[in-house]
Order: sequence, then structure tokens, then C-alpha cells
Amino acid sequence: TSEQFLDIDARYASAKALALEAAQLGMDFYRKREALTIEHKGDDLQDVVSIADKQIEAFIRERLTQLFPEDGFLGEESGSADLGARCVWVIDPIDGTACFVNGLHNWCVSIGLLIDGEPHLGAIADPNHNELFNGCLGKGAFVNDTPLKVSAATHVGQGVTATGTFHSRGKEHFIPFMEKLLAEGGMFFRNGSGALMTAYVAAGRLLGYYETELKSWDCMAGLVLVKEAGGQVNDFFRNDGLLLGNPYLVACPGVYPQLAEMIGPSLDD
Ligand code: 2AM
Ligand code: CA
Ligand code: CA
Ligand code: CA
Repeated sequence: TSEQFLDIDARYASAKALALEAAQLGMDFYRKREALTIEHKGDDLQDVVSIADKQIEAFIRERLTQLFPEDGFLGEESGSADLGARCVWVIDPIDGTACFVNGLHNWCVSIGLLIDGEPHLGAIADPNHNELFNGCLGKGAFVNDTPLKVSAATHVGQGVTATGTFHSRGKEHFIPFMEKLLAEGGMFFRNGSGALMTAYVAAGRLLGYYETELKSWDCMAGLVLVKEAGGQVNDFFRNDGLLLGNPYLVACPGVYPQLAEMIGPSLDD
């Protein structure tokens, strides 16, 4: 295939190394977070960002541009370049910024790579728990080199399901979902990082994860992990999902249909 002309191994190794390095940079900021100035995006008080997010993204972007000058890039804080390239990096410098600024240990650095429009590899580094999640199409998914496998559960009552929404929108889908989840004996979880919750589905710690609306940089690295760990994912890329975001569902195969049924048609709108 034409993939043989791309050095996928070099990109996979760089994704892992850069995620770890960026996570250490994040820890330097995190230890001194009291000194950070917190800005709000627009007038949403919950949508926070700091210099840490911007500097970590600039670090990753600069390194990727040096290493793979022909590749495209999409990041939460600095936007996009060359989205028509065969390889497009999709990165979130800090996923879980609200946790980060409040001293909650649930944040990570997420680096994903699309090849010809398909999520191909990803690395998610969580320095507070010393966990590196990584995966590559056809090569499996791992946490600290231990293989990941989704849960074998066949009913939401057998474990914990992650879910999330915005305070300002998505409630009309979120609240009915929550009612059904509880009515069927399920239990909910949210830690504020879409990338980590996705990785936890791949690891079998969570049965599934539904978010009323997610951005591509929240989930790009994690989608590969879930697929390689035997899980199911919705069609996140429809209607320009890469740039605009979409409703999002990942789950183990035994529970995915039950969650999709609870969410209803809005999942595939
Ligand atoms: P972030 O920390 O990179 O902004 C799912 O909850 C994802 O949405 C999180 O991974 C988080 O990514 C983002 N998020 C959480 N609360 C948000 C808010 N109020 N506004 C915008 N994005 C938010
Ligand atoms: Ca953000
Ligand atoms: Ca994010
Ligand atoms: Ca972010």
C-alpha cells in the first residue's frame, strides 16, 4: 500500500516521546499553578485557558513541524495548517484544563495522528498517575506497555459509564440519557478529561463514554486506542466533525448498542 512511503514507526515513536515530554512541561506549570493567570474563552466562565495550554501546544507544534515538515496540524489553542496533507496531527496540549487549574489530577497531553482521514495512532500522557496510553492501527493499544482490552460486559449494570456535557448546551440530550442510564441500573462517571475517559474505556475500566458534543482534539488519540482494544466508536467524522465536533460514543461491544439506544437519534444527527 501507499502507507509504506510514510514512516509510521517514526511518527509513533515521536508521538509517545513528545506526549511524555510535554506532560513533564505541564507538571512544571501544574506545580506552580497558583501563579497562572486564568483566562476565559468568550464569556463562558467554565471555559478556561492559561499560558500553560498555549506554551505546551507551541512546544509540540514546533517539534512536529521540525520532524515532519510535510504533515498537517490541528490544535485546540493554535488552530490548523495543511489539513489537506496525508498525515495530520491533532493535538490537545492539556485535556482537562478545568481540572488542571483547580488542582484536580485529571488532565493529560493528547497527541493523535490522522492518515488519509483515518485516526491511525495516538499517545495520551497522564503525568499525575504515571500512565502513558498509546496505540497504533494494527499494532494494538497499551498502557505503560501492558496491552489494553475493553470490558467483556454485556449490560450497563455491570460497570461504570462515563458521560459529560456543557452547562450551556447539550442538556436536552444529556438529562434524558442520564435518566435512562440510572433506570437500567447503570452508574455514571466524569473526570473532566475526554481523552482520559476514552483511554479508560479502552482499558476496560469504564464500559463506555458518551459526551453530547466533543471536539476532535479531545478524542483523536483515544479513538485508535478504543478500536485496537476491541471497542466500538460512533461516526465522529460526519458533518465536518474534525473541525466542528460531534456527539461522541465509545464503548465495549457488549454495551455499545444499549448506550446508543438510550441516546437515540441525536447520536447520528
Ligand atoms: P479541555 O480541558 O481541553 O477544554 C469533554 O468534557 C471535554 O470538553 C474535556 O476534555 C475538556 O477539554 C472540554 N471541556 C470541558 N468543559 C468545557 C467547557 N466548559 N467549555 C469548553 N470545553 C470544555
Ligand atoms: Ca479548552
Ligand atoms: Ca480537550
Ligand atoms: Ca485543551
